[in-house]
Amino acid sequence: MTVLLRELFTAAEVDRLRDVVERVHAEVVSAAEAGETTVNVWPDGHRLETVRGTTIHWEPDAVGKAVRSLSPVSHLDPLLESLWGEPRLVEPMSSLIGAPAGRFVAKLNFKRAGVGSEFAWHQDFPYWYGCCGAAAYDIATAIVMLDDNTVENGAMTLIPGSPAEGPVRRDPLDPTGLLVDPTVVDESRAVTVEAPAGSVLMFPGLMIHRSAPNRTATDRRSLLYCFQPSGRPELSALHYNPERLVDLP
Ligand SMILES: O=C(O)CCC(=O)C(=O)O
Repeated sequence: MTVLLRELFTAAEVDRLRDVVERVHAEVVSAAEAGETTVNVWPDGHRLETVRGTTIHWEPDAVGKAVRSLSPVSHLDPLLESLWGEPRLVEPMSSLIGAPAGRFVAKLNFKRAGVGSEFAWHQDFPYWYGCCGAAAYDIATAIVMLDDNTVENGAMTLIPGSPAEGPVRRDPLDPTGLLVDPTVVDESRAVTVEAPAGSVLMFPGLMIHRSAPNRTATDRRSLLYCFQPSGRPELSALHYNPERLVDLP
């Protein structure tokens, strides 16, 4: 259920991807600064701003402005768009989801040097369930690491085997209603996935995972391609309905 493909992309490919994501970042931030946005504040106080068809999730506690994620992102550059057809991603993801893999959403996550914050324990599943109901069971993510991932810069930490346990209880204290109740996480099972740039980590939406803040002096950037059985509506065509979450633990 978890696949780690070390250095799936070459150093030259990773260099190109880094250039692309930094250009996309700069264009989106300058469009946001020019005021082309719609702002939306989440129940946890995080500020989301939509511009050029992507939603900027700002780092909540950074001094000055820092982007935490852009979603969706692949429409902003042809190279990012081309990864949807990349056999090195599509073939293992088709095996993982058990059907020909098609697009759901691509995201770009930044953990900038010193300011990249933690992602608390969560499953991706509840948010997707709020968007597409039971179809969310079939969605999985491929994380393309654009920098070396280390414990110090907030490499992903997973609970292997957790997808088999299904949706787990969510944290009653979390205002978004999306985070896992930390008291149900058996941290003695946790594995932190350190891997060099160009590696790809794949796991299903029911995987319990977190990542720590980036405490180093260099950035840690990732592209996340979320696949589903092809032919289904993409996330951008769906609406998040938090009322659906009452079906879940
Ligand atoms: O990029 C990370 O460190 C965490 C990503 C994640 O968990 C998510 O986007 O759901």
